[in-house]
Amino acid sequence: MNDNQAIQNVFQSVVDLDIDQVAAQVQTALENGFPALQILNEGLAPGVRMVGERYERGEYYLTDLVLAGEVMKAGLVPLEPFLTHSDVSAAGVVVLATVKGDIHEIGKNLVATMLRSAGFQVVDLGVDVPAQRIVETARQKRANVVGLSVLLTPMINELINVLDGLQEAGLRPQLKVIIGGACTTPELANELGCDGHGADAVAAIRLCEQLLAT
Ligand code: B1M
Repeated sequence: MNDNQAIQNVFQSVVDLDIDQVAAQVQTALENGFPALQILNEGLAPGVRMVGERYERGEYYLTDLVLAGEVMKAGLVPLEPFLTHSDVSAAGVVVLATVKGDIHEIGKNLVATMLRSAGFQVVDLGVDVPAQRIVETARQKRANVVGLSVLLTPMINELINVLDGLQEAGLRPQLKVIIGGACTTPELANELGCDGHGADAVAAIRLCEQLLAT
């Protein structure tokens, strides 16, 4: 097999929405010695992004987008045991949610898995979570970090609702807020007064470690 052929096959099985093949292609890539993160970052993730682009261009339908989510989940199954992070130093409590109005869960779930493997206690509230529930949970669980995932541009306002809620509850000074997801940027995090932005799951873990070390 060519150097990158196994990864290319993973990418292609996502783009082709081949739910029967994707796990087997991931398994083959693992057996060929590719690290789990490389299979994720160079195979699965670009594949699902490509599906998003095709949907945007009208080449794929909404049903294809739904299937892409399932293909991605199927591809992650053989990877998950390997998605670990060895440095278990700065553990704390992270309350994680996809904001209200947004049901995208795959990226958030990945961040949760990797945070747990890095020794953090993760309270994952799921998707479409109202600001008030996030604030209340952060208070109850004495969160060190609130992590918010958002992929839909119209839902960016929900980040502001959570930040305002934390401020009103008097919690903002004692915890960090980080954001991530396809429609977020470091500039947005800065503009909203968040403590950081994670471009991917590994960056999110590094960020939490750095923020809690300071
Ligand atoms: Co949706 N969707 N979707 N979708 N979907 C996007 C986001 C979109 C960019 C596709 C497109 O048009 N190109 C577009 C948003 C446009 C925008 O507003 N900017 C879009 C749209 C429009 C929609 C609907 C409105 C479509 C419709 O109904 N007409 C609808 C909205 C539903 C809703 O939420 N209310 C919708 C629905 C869906 C499905 C349900 C069908 C499905 C989700 C299935 C599921 O999650 N169970 C879906 C999918 C699969 C996608 C794409 C194709 C892939 C998302 C994904 O899983 N990526 C997506 C295209 C894209 O993102 N370019 C798209 C893989 C995942 C590993 O990456 O989530 O980015 P990601 O997470 C990364 C990083 O971002 C980061 O780490 C992760 C791992 O590396 N990260 C964090 C994420 N959260 C983090 C939090 C952190 C730190 C890092 O700290 C807290």
